[in-house]
Amino acid sequence: MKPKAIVILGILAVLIATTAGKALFTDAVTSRGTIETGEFSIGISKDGSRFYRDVKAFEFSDMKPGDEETVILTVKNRGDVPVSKVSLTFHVQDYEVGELSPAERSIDDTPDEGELSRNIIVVEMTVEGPNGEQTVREAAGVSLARLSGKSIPIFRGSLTPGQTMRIRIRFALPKTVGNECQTDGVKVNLTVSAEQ
Ligand SMILES: [Ca+2]
Ligand SMILES: [Ca+2]
Repeated sequence: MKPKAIVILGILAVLIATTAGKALFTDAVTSRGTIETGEFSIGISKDGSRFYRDVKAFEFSDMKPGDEETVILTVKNRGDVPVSKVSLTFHVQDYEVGELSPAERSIDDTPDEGELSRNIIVVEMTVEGPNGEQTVREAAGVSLARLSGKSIPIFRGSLTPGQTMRIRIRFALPKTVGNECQTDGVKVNLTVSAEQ
């Protein structure tokens, strides 16, 4: 049987979690003059050249059992306050692409609900930043469905203004997946949040 097309759409949204730490600002009061707070901002890029708040990160189509795909994203501290913690959250939305395929129909009794996210596995996630390269063990070997909605810590340390970190995520559709995810799609929103 010829495997049918499976589509993965990825849209990346960047959220900036900026809370001015109280301790950092209490001494800044003066009776006269100007007080300026540092800007806290991160940007995201696919190629590491231009940085944005939102990026369409990936779109894989025609994935077949046994296929792997890798996504590389660069996060930059483009404010003027160091970032000490970065985390990442997947938000997945499954769907069936059109009608169920004949092979799928016999085992998939939910024509309006996709099954792809529970079959896609994050094989490996690595982060290359000021601390060198590190593996995010929490995500390794876990399906997108199970990771969805969970905040995964990916960096702790100091990402100083102008510094970047590279996130590499390797996805796989194992050879053992069944026909239930033929012609299925999953929309993946990835949120990267940073803390001061
Ligand atoms: Ca279904
Ligand atoms: Ca299906």
